Amino acid sequence: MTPTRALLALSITALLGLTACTRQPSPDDSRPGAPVATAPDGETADEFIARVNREYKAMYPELTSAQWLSSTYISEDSQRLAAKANERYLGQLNRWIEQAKRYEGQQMSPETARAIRLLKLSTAMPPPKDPAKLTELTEIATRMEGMYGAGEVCTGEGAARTCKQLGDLEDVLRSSRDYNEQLGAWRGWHTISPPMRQDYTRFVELVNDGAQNLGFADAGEMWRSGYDMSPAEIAAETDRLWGQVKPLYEQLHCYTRTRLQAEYGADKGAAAGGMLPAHLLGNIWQQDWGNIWDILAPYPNAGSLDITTALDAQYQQAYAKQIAQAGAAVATPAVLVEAEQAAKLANAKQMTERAQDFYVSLGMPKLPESYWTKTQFIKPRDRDVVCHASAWDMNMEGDVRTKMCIKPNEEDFTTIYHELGHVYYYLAYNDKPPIFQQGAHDGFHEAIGDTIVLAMTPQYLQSIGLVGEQQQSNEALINAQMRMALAKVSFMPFGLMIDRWRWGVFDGSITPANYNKAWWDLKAKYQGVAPVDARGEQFFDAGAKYHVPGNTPYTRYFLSHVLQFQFYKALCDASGFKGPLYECSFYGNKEAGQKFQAMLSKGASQPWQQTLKELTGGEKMDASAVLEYFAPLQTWLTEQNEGRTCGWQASATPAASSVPAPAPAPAAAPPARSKPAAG
Ligand code: X8Z
Ligand code: ZN
Repeated sequence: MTPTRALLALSITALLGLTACTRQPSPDDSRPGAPVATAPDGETADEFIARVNREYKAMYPELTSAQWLSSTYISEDSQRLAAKANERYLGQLNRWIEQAKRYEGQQMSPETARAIRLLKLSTAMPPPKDPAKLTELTEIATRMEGMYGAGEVCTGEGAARTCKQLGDLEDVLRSSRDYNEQLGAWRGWHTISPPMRQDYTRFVELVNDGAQNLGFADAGEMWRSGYDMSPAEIAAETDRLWGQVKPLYEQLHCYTRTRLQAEYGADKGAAAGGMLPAHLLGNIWQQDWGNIWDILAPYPNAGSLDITTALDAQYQQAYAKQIAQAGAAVATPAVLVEAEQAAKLANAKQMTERAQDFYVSLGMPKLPESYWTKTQFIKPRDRDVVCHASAWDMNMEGDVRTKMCIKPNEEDFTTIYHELGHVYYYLAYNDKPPIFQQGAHDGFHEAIGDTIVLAMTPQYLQSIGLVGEQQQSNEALINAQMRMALAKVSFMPFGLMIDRWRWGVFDGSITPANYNKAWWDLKAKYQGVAPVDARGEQFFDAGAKYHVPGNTPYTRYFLSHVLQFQFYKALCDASGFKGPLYECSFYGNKEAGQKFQAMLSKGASQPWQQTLKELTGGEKMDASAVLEYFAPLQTWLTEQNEGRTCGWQASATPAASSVPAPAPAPAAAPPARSKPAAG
């Protein structure tokens, strides 16, 4: 996620803090950049935006610090401070937006008009005007994120009690091929979210209130307003783009079902209606199927692209080194635990240096020293943290960080490249006015690192010693394409369905009484995925996906999965590459790097269509580069699926059990107290 500035989109939940004390800012507040309570008389629109930019930048570090602490040290105290900082920021945002009304209908420069528009859209959590409601909203938001971060599944009693956190359950889906063990892990993680249901229901009411104050029909319409086109147009664009990719996804789905049935048997390998069983795809949310490579590999003997084994070997080496350094004291459990933690950290840094090296090879700068000292690379042992990966710009002037719980596996390795994409975007636009320090649109921000991931070809992986000598054969090509498709193509319908659900929740077409049914109906419709047994309204399965309690809009990831192929193609062209698209890596190419950097440095200072045109020559998002890239795989899949009945029956999702949704809390009830997540 990306604490994208103005967007503050992230669950970084648009926070900005003022000072630690609670005094109201006043016009004679002498702190540089302190917000003024009332706008000076006669202030022009240009002066107004210049002031907002100053005030925004001045209050930003306190907001990000509070949020950083609450994400890297989940406790009642850190959550209280994060909620308060958020509340102060959102209150200030409301005041700025109120002040901006003076300029409605007036002549002003296009740049200022754009800044005012962006200011109104600068949070994914539109704040209610009523101070009590604002307090309630920020408390709920912080609490839900804390509940997700501290989520764990415990079994047994007394001394036999053991607890598993998300990372442990993900390990089960990654490694176990035992049907019931995977089902247990999948179900286990989904027990963390029913307690969020009531909070989420209220959260929706509160952000809708905020969105309506800003003139939007609901929060979903506000989210859809950030694309330099109308909300209806961007919704139609996502349909159009999905229509381009859907035939490819359907082939991949069909092939995957056949392989799952070969592995688990005809009955267990498919769910109702020919859908894929939600717990068998190697990922809790079925958004990336790369972990079941062992089941899906087209040609297991055509050379290995298994980088997880290589990364694990690298970790083992780091561990052996730590043990050797510990010398004679080795035997005590405490020393072994320390050695393990030190080896994890050393290995995580090594993986991150590798990712940095790609960006540096394009001519981008090395990350600042403070990045290496302030980043959270691995999961600490002594406290709960939000492990979901994110990239942070703490102060708009170089204090950039990432927050992850890195493990030595392929998924985390590519996620580091993804996160550094955000970081390099931050650094590239840091000299723009703060309101323009965002992605051209949020899908651009998500696509930067992933564009680099597309350039991580088998040859690149070989050059950095993560895979061995590569065969030049059609089998090897299909393997490489499949590896990429399991990360990219399988993601696309997931990327779409999350906000189809939230748009419906925000506009009221999905009610709390139908939250779970609507969730699984959309999973069925877009992904062709189903749970193996009924998931009635006693569950809240949407809440088990980080971005729902974290309130991070998700359409950005769908758009990113289209855009990254357009960016990749443009950078391949810039590098002078002439072969088939899927063979291109622009590693080390300074021309490609310059073009990329030019785009990044624009931030949100102009409509994204213009920024896209400068990079690719075209002004539209378009999935034809996705199809061009995967052309060999699509042909191969079609051959493999010949004679099979493909597709699925979305209406076959197991009927919800008769347990109704929990009764909604009375509207006026105070928010439930935050359960201390730690400490
Ligand atoms: O949330 C993320 C990134 C941070 S912006 C790790 N992603 C989405 C997810 O994990 O659900 C990247 C791909 C999709
Ligand atoms: Zn991201």
